[in-house]
Amino acid sequence: MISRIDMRGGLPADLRDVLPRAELDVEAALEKVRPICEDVRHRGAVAVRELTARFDGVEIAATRVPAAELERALRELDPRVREALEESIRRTRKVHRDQRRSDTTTEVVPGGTVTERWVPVERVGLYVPGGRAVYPSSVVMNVVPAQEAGVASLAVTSPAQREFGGLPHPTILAACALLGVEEVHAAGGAQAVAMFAYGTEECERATMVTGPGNIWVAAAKRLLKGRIGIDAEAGPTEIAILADAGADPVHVAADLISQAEHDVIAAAVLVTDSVELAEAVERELPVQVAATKHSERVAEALGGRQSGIVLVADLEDGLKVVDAYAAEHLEIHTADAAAVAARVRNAGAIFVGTYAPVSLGDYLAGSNHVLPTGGCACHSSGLSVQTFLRGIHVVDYTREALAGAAAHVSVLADAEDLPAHGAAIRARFDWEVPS
Ligand code: HSO
Ligand code: ZN
Repeated sequence: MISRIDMRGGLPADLRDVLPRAELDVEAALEKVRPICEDVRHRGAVAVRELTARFDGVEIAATRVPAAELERALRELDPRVREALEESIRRTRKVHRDQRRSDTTTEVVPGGTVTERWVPVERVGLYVPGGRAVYPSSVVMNVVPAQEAGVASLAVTSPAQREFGGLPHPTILAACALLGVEEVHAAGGAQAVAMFAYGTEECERATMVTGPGNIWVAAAKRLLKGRIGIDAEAGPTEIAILADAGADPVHVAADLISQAEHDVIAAAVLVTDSVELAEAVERELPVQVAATKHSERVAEALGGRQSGIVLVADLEDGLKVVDAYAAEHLEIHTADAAAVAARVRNAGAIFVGTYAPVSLGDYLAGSNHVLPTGGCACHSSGLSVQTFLRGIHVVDYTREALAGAAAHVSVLADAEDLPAHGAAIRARFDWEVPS
């Protein structure tokens, strides 16, 4: 059901390359999405509607969802789902609100200050997947940090669904309504990203587009990045678990399955120094997989090349493996889990100990679940308030403070053969270098 990679003899030099990893060939999708994006660029809303008919199989009169439909979706939302979403919003908002940035002013010299001023991006387009993956939770995870960052204009887009008359899934609409999002569009795939990047008659151009999506969304983000800001190209979900002999194989198996449930190409990796635990998990997995609703999908994900159990000599090597893997989600099931977690350098999010499974983080921990995948956690963070802010350095110097820097600026400018730089300073002091 799940393969084993034995590294007890020592870690290979090319550790990163030999670890199981989901493949997502975004490069190959680029050529397919290019004409789609061009079409939206030149023909705007008409193109988005035609592409929606072609790819989503439904004719829509407009991408913009009427306010009455948002209200209706909220009215018709299962009250239990509503209550759970409200609690998810509360907790997520609490965490993200606390993580807002405050400006920092540094007095470099008397009369010379540099302030880092945090300014939200102007308008954000949030992509929420549709189709098989209907995730109102992702609406929360995208919208809350943008709102808490102070983004003034927010639009959500999600694919038009034929079975809902060309609207996005009603739970997505209801989640938008709960969050106070008024602008929602029925558009998906590359055309939705292009809609935000170029703007259409129905949707004003956005400064940034964020949110997970399929390979077409990822390819469009790569193609249009620069014209529009992006968060990350989301790949398939990943879970890695670092566990020792004391871990409970039932919990470990359940958590691996929980993320394998997302997709046949989702990755589930257990890293352990205990053969006994590995064997117990190997025995437990088929039992739980047989009992789970999406057993075929889960079995394919667990059996795929992207998943596996990595046996290591000790926890030190285990830490090296999880750092090299840089998982989207990393669970620590070891003795003194908090201390082990504190030593991890690379992960999208870390879940400490028995009572912090990834599925808590997916919905209700307060943390964000839009996280870097594909090893990108070694250089990128998940979605947060910070994603939607830019830190602008504001430089404010008095005449005296500038005078104190003038000689050094001149010398450095001359050293770079850029004498006009020095001159710009001297112009303020009757063309002399003040001393
Ligand atoms: N684990 C997914 C997020 C999610 N799970 C949404 C359930 N719904 C990627 O982080
Ligand atoms: Zn999940």
